[in-house]
Amino acid sequence: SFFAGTDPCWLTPATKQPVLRAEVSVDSADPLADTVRAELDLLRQAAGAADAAPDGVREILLCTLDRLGRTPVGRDLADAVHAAVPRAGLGAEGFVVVRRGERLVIAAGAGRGLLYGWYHLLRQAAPLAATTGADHTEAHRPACAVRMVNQWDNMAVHPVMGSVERGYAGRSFFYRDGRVVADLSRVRDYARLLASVGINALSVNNVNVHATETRLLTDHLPDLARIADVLREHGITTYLSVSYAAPIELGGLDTADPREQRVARWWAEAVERVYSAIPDLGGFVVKADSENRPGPFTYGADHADGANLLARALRPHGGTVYWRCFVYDCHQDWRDRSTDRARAAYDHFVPLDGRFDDNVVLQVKYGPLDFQVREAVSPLIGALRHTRVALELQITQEYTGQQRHICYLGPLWTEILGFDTTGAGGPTIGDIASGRAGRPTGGVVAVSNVGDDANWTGHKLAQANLFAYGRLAWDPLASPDEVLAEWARATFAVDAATLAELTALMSGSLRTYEKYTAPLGVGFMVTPHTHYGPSVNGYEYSPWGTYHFADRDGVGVDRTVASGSGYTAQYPEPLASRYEDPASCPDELLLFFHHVPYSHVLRSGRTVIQHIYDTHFDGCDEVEDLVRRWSAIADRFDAATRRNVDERLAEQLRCAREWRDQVNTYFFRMSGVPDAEGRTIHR
Ligand code: GCW
Repeated sequence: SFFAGTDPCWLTPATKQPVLRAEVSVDSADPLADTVRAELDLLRQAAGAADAAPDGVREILLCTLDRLGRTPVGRDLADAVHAAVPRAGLGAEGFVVVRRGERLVIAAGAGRGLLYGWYHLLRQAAPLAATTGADHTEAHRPACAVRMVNQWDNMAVHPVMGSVERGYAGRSFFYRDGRVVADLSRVRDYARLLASVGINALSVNNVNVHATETRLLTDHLPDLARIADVLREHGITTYLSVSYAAPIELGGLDTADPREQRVARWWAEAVERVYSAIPDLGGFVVKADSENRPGPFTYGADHADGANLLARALRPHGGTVYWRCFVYDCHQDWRDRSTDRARAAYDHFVPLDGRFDDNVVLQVKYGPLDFQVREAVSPLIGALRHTRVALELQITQEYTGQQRHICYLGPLWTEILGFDTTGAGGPTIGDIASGRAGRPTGGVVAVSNVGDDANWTGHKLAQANLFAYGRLAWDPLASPDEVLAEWARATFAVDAATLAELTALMSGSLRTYEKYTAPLGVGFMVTPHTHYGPSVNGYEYSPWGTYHFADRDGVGVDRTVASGSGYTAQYPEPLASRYEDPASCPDELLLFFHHVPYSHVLRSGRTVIQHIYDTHFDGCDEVEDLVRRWSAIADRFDAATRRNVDERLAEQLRCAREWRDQVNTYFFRMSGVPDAEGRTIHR
């Protein structure tokens, strides 16, 4: 069947009619052309007979450029294709689209480009192929060379974190009972979804590598190779998360000291074995010295020593190590005001800049804390000049409603990618990730949001986040609203007005979520461990370095040089001064950078306390509005979507009210300041 019993998401045949009405042919010797042919067959079978074509494209040719001359497209079209190829070429992943009347050609330099051209055609089926078209030419090349997704799937169900760490869509479909599943058809369907939005790399297990997963390097290697075979067919390179202590856990060594010859030898041999099973493995992802994972610190070595150890084992095979910078003290004493978790990644890694081998990529979370709906953009990404960097995003909605709340993340990622790291004309984070900044780069990485739920993501509308990640990694300058519209059009066979209403209600959902949760960038205030729902003081006296410091007079974290942790100095000027001074600090980050009295007047003209009340009432009202607007269009969607969104929206509303009331009551009790508008705040 088309998708083995699961939701085909935006690949649904229902919206692909304009393509299926045409005569489609594929001409290329690249192995990925077979994938395109197979996809075409599957789609045709699933869609049944195409409805009659009143107008639109009648002939579609997908080919690699080397075949163009030998394919009967006509001289005019062949010339137009060549003319459309940008001067820099198409690379391995780019493609051009040329339409002349009823004929459409998609031509690529190589197999991946062909595959991406095919999926571009499917995503854009209606605008590209449906109408009596004017002549039309497009050229596409991905901005970022590596567009990776990280699975946080465990092979063996973890007693606390379950089957997928921070997974909100069911269990892992890669692993069951401590093994790779025998039937990989679901993995294949996932690979199709990933490829269809341009993802070209996947790490297949949780960065927290526990005992069973450590054995992916040994006992489970043949199974890992089976996964890699499936991914390869869809242009996706396999990466593996490994434990830094593998030489001890697997090799019987009594040390993992990066400076010891026998440790290096152990890794060289382990890597050799892996590459004999998977010759095109991308490499490793490593979480070391982070949240109790082993790492080089144990041996008095640093992270350049640790990362280079693995990089040197991978080098002869062309592999890369993605080394995560999420390194901080998670055993902090809340009484200790001299330690600031936000400083940690920069303090650890900037002094090492220049010491990493060129097959090391430092993988840096977008914020210095942890995937909050609002935090400053990490200063580490801009500060590393001589090291390859990858931006790390989180598609899974750990802190953004856990796929029970509608929270379209496109606008957040656009803001991050567009962030000017110098505050003085760039480069932006997107420039760095794409290599446009002229610095060595490792691309973009994001944590997956899928599981074995029938609709993949738990919340049907959370599919948009997986889609948007792929599209923004391909083109960081794309508009998140246009990406959302593209997703909706490809996903739902409904009329244009319904699509417009759906995307309108999703497009601002991130800011709605921000309003009813932790205020002004202060972060967290979530239920410990689960990270779902409000608990204002849940992390206040914890060892995790996540505090808001509210007292009767004020709230916020003083990260200034003048009186706080000095974090602001990690930014270059003029950013450092902008953040240092509460008068110039952006409102939405005020409590991230400053501890201020409740009476402090924001740039908006409102006091901090009134802002807290207003946003919490507004945020909740906006959720009520979402419920109303959705119910007005719900009956135009299929039953499964309707039931799913109805049920999740009810929970979102319940939870938003809880957030509103707990946050408002907390700050009212702390400050004693009443709401200027006299709305209900429980005492
Ligand atoms: O956000 C935190 C999560 C952990 C996760 C960690 C990380 C994989 O709460 O569950 O562990 O980040 O990114 O390593």
